[in-house]
Amino acid sequence: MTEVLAYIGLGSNLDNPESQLETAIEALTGLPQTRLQARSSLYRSAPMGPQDQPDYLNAVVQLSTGLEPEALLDKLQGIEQAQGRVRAQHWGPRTLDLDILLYGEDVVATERLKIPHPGIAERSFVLYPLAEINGQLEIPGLGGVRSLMEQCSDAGLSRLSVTAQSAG
Ligand code: A4P
Ligand code: MG
Repeated sequence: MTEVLAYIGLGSNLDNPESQLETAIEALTGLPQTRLQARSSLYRSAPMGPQDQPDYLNAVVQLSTGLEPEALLDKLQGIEQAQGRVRAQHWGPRTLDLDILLYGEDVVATERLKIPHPGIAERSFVLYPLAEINGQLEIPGLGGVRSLMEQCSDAGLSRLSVTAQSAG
């Protein structure tokens, strides 16, 4: 089986975001044909988009997976559903959002799936945890994660004292 390195962005700002993210990381660990290789710390930030919602907690994990991108998205949406995700408002509050940030070096642009995930370059709550896991990462079409980080404001982003773990 060929495995691909995929990076998943996790976000939550409802119903105890810290435990939502920890529960989701557990669920990702249990996906078929998939191994969790590294996880970032948790990061807190003000909401991007509508401001009348709570602050977000975000994190990133690195998976090695034999699932194809669409199959992986199906599994992520299943985990979102299991954790009570209701799709109400675009960029509105949510118990859990799971985004495929990167899937190997693939570039995907279908109706259902865009990889790299749009907006990576402007989102400190994605770039900082990504770089914490892999500072050498190249984002297809955009460049190195560290140089993107340097061009992106980290105003309002804070790292919680949970330690990142790498598979080593
Ligand atoms: N989709 C396309 N590409 C992908 C991908 N790479 N990964 C499609 C996952 N899904 C992808 O997503 C809508 C559709 O996007 C999916 O059905 C899938 O087919 P959604 O999660 O239902 O809708 P959404 O989350 O409201 O929209 P979107 O565009 O995913 O929002 P974002 O970009 O995820 O932003 N502020 C802070 N501080 N932290 C956050 O995490 N997140 C958002 C949501 C807003 N503000 C935030 C944060
Ligand atoms: Mg999403």
